[in-house]
Amino acid sequence: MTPGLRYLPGHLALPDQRQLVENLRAAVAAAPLFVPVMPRTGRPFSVRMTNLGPLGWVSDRGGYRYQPGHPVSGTPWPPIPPLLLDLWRSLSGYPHDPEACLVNFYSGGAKMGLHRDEDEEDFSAPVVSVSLGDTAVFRIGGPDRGGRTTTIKLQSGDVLVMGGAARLCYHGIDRVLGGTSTLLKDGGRINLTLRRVRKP
Ligand code: MD3
Ligand code: FE
Repeated sequence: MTPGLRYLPGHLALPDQRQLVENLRAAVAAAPLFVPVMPRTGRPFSVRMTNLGPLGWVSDRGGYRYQPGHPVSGTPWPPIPPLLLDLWRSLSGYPHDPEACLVNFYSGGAKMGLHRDEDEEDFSAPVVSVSLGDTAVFRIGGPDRGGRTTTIKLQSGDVLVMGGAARLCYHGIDRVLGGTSTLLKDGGRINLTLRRVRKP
């Protein structure tokens, strides 16, 4: 397996998953899901997104970047809930709190192509990810595009910590398996990624 990847199946108990969904419902009311588009082409992502924390990741025709407010309303992103800060403090091994929590919402046939997370200034911090709702087929490769890849089925409550060499590996979501979880009333999947953006 990839050095620096920690896969923690079922790390988050059901009551904590439910708590997070409740936190996210309130957050999405304040900072609605938006549809990012690809730089230059303007092709829409199939995943809808929002963010929590001082900075949020956005993508538009101008490029990928982190910014302090919502791309439509300009409103500051809602705070990162305490449960997620506790999770980061217990798993990241990094002495500063995350600055961004990207919220990805997958419904219908949404997927995410292979990519690297490289818009951050500080790669010494890991990315911590939480999966909620329907199971996803997650693919991870190495540091170069076109290398061999492996897949992991990510279920609700699974946590991934991507540190060390894994931090800059290619990864993506091939598909989401509908009807595999009852956590979200209308189905679908939420992925949360906690990130450090700037050097402390
Ligand atoms: C491996 N999200 O938001 S989470 C993303 O399930 C992203 O929505 C996927 O890729 C999702 O950028 C995958 C697991 C994950 C997150 C960050 C990583 C894997 C990673 C960063 C580096 C390497
Ligand atoms: Fe990613």
